[in-house]
Amino acid sequence: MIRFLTAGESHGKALTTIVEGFPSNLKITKKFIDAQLKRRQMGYGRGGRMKIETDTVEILSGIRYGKTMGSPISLLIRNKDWENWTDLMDAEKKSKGSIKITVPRPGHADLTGISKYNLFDIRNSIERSSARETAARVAAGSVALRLLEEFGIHIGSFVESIGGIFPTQNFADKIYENKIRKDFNSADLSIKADKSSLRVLDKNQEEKIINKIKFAKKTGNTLGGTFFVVATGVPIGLGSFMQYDKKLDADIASAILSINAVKGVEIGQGFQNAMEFGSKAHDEIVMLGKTISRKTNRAGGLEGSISTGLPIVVRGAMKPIATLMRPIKSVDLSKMKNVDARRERSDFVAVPACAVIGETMLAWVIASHLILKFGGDSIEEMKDNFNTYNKKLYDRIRKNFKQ
Ligand code: EPS
Repeated sequence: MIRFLTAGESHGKALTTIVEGFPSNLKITKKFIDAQLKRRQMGYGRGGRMKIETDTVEILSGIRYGKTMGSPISLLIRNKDWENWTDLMDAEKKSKGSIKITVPRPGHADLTGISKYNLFDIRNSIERSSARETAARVAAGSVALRLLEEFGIHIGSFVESIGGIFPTQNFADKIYENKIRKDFNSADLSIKADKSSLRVLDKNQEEKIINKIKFAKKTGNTLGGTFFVVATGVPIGLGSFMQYDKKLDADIASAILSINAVKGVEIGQGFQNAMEFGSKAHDEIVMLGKTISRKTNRAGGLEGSISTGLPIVVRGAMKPIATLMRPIKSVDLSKMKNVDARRERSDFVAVPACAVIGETMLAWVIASHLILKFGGDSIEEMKDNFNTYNKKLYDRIRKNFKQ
């Protein structure tokens, strides 16, 4: 199994991640990881911090001459803002000017964090709960993205809505109705989305959303939204129904929900299907040349928690950013009195970044199931296993069911 851990505080020296379990000989470059990190920083509505940071990775181990060695890969991303926080975030001594934060922001991890960990300053809760940590996740997920590319599996994402403003036509409907080109590559979705400052696919919608974000900024408010992450080229047979903890859909939902501020997740037309008759919810099985496919893809590429070979479609919902410049009510813990919540520099909207993080989380889960099924200590061995399985799949079905 592959695994990764991240470490680092938002205003500490750096973020790090250790990625383990990938096969040897996978080609990967700093340039590839940096490109993903840059995409995570994009998006209209981010706060002042993104003007300070230009995230780039330092490869500390696990990669030699552009290829993995099978050893743990450690990656480092320095926080440029650290220079402004050396005293406040010192590992040993409390600085003289250090001010204790005593007012928790509703919707942030401030109050739950200090309660659970018995912290003396809300700052200690803020630092690790900050979505800054997702930069390290994107670096780790880039290794998974690279692995998937070797197997013709691609991941793309786009923002569906911000502040309740939806496109007139949703591209996901085309995928559900299976009205996309057979050779559709979901990475193309990201190429298109990356051209928009909000990562939306509809120009009219972009303008409307920008106006709403401007209004939110002016009135000291924030916004959330919904996004799609899509994987194409996934082979039939990843995941399992044999145990609750082997299910691919459950792993995907967990990975998407682990992204900061994500509060909802849907696979395929999950919620819509709950309102339909069965005949309108399920995907008819049809012959497609010599192979078997589905007429539609309302299930979003998963049946029985196993991939069907059709695009995997995941939708996530991100709540509005919790730091408000015109704050709602909270309690000052030093006086135990009602006050306005604390203001501090923050983003107004981060849904575009959230969708990019969603890509790397989905990539991670699919890579993990791919390695589980096709194993192999080197990329060559893994490809042999993958190719044999795919080549023989239909022959085996035919042979097993021949009367
Ligand atoms: C965040 C608050 C802001 C965001 C940050 C997440 O940071 P700061 O407190 O330094 O202004 O910009 O996101 C990032 C730094 C990032 O890289 O995504 C929060 O409280 O979660």
